[in-house]
Amino acid sequence: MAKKISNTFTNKELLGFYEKMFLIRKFEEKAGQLYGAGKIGGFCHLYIGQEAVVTGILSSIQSEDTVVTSYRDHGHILARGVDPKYVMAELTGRKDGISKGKGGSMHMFSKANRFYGGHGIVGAQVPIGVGLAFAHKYRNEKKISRVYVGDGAMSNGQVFEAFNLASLWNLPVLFIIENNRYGMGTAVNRSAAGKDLYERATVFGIKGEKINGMDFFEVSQAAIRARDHIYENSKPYVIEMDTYRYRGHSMSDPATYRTKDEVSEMKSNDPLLSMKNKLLKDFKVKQDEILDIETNIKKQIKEVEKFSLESPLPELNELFTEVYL
Ligand SMILES: Cc1ncc(C[n+]2csc(CCOP(=O)(O)OP(=O)(O)O)c2C)c(N)n1
Ligand SMILES: [Mg+2]
Repeated sequence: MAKKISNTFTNKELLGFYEKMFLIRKFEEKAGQLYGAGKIGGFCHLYIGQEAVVTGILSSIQSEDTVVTSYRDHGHILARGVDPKYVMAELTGRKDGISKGKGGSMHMFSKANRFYGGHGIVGAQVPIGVGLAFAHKYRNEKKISRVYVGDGAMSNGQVFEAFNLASLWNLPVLFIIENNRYGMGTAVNRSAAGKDLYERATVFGIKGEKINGMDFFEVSQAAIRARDHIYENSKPYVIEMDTYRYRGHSMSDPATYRTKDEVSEMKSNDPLLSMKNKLLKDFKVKQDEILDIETNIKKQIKEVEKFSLESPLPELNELFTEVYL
């Protein structure tokens, strides 16, 4: 049975998760602005709309657990607790960036925070995440590897090879399918046969489910169910998140392949708004407490912007470090 979320978290903890969602949203809006102003170069994939997924999963994570995802990674590294100023400085290509300004939007990384990227090759993070799970098991660690994968990547062959090994070797891994309904401009029903994407993992004997990924509470409950299943059975688990990205695939995508009505219908289920409403109504949180959080984050984002524009460019000799020559 699913644990009741109200019994699991205090109001203070729930406000902490709301704060994280709000931080990710405001960070991404600022990144979009800075990109438009020419301050960020290269690719930039925003996470706006999907915040309930990463925050709900976060509610089930221990600090030593490992996480790996694709190039849509800003929200993920923020969720792992990396200071947003180092993430923004990475976007602006500066010395203080979390990858020393050399990785950019797609290659965020923080071993200290157990965040293993940030991967530009579609699907490549899945075998990496299974490798992390193998390491946890081999070393007898009580850790879980969380592996995020997009709906587009779910047709990539190496993903199935990774599912096979994860199940065969009973590895402690949670696969999180972020089905935001599009892989670049292609709707999922135009690229993927069959019914639900998570069934592509269940055929390998991995237990799983599909849930509403726009709702923090639903995601959190499923994440806790998954964690308990992995701990109790020493077997992998898969959750498919029904979610949505509000912006185009990347900054150069005007997203003409979908209707305005579809976008506004999805926005009416906004994950931040629905969490805020539930906190006020069901948990009797005070409006002022939420306002305080929002005001502080807005202030923090201004400081983050300043830091990311004032940090120096990397030294020239950085061109030859951390690369295979
Ligand atoms: C192996 C490989 N093939 C193609 C691409 C080009 N590409 C970049 S993103 C993308 C779509 C992936 O969509 P999805 O997995 O749904 O992730 P989302 O962008 O929706 O988060 C493609 C095809 C790539 N980067 N790597
Ligand atoms: Mg997608």
